[in-house]
Amino acid sequence: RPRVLSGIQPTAGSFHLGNYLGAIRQWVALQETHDAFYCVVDLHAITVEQDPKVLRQNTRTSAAQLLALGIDPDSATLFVQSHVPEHAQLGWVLQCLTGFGEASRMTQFKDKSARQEAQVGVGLFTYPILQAADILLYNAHHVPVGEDQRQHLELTRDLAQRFNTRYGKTFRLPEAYIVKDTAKIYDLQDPTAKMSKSVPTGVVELLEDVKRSAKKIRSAVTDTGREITYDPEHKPGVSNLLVIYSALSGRTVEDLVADYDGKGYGDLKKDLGEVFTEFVTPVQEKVATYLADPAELDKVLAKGAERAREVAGKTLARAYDKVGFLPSG
Ligand code: AQP
Repeated sequence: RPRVLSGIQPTAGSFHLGNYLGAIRQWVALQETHDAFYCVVDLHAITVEQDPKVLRQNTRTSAAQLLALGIDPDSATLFVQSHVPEHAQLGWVLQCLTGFGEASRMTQFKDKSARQEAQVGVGLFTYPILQAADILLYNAHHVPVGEDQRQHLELTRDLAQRFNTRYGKTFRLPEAYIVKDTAKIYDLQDPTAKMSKSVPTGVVELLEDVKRSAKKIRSAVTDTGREITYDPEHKPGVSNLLVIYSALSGRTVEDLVADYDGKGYGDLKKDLGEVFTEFVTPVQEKVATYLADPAELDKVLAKGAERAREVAGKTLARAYDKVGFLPSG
């Protein structure tokens, strides 16, 4: 079976709709057809300051959400990044292959560092290289991500290619797996910006009170005019709501547009609030159940880490040998 790898940061207590529709929904589907590795990337999380207690809690909450959203630990390997030290080890090797200018071109770093008030750490700068290590360790064929990660995937491919050219074929060049329709979910208050946990205005969180989400959806910025049509360029607000509605309900955008012919934005928003509530309520219940038994959750993650290390250990050993490191015995 072809292999996939993807990761998500435990930087917030709750995932948001963009994370779910852009990435995790694909993770759930791909575990049926692929040898899937999914990780909660806590090493990435500390690229910005974290309270240790909160980080620990958020890492468990992230794992609980993945399970509640449908990741099956018997089909997919679910683990925490810091449990597999090979990620940091290969990350270092790849850092030594990356040009300073090349890393400086990453637009996400530019955005994130510009937004940050605290001092910007070197880790934030090199995080795409660690991400390359995450992917290459598992020789993943595909990496399911949202559109915002495309540039990092290109860097990963460049680094794999460079390593292979310099030291001999070691890594597979991975492909981004981006589902066009939901590749970028937009902020409900600013439908030209991506929904993002760093700018928490129009963000729908999976674990917040559903009444709050419904209210956010009701007060989403829509466009002038009254007609409900799909037109991302001229009607980004309504189009974003239609994309979300379609993904959550399994109905096509065309079908929804036809159905709302003659109705107003208010009807669409009210119904979407209900669709979201129906989707998220059982997810919230399951998360609470998983979190009620952290020892069991930790056991699932330990088993995942063991499986991940079997693969990652072999790849790292091969890479270390190619680089010219002495065998450790
Ligand atoms: N708005 C989005 N639309 C579609 N996909 C999205 N993803 C994130 N936002 C959207 C995808 O979610 C996955 C996990 O993302 P992450 O853990 O790397 O978090 P992130 O990209 O840091 O998420 P945020 O909310 O965007 O945080 P900040 O503001 O810190 O950058 C990825 O596959 C991502 O593409």
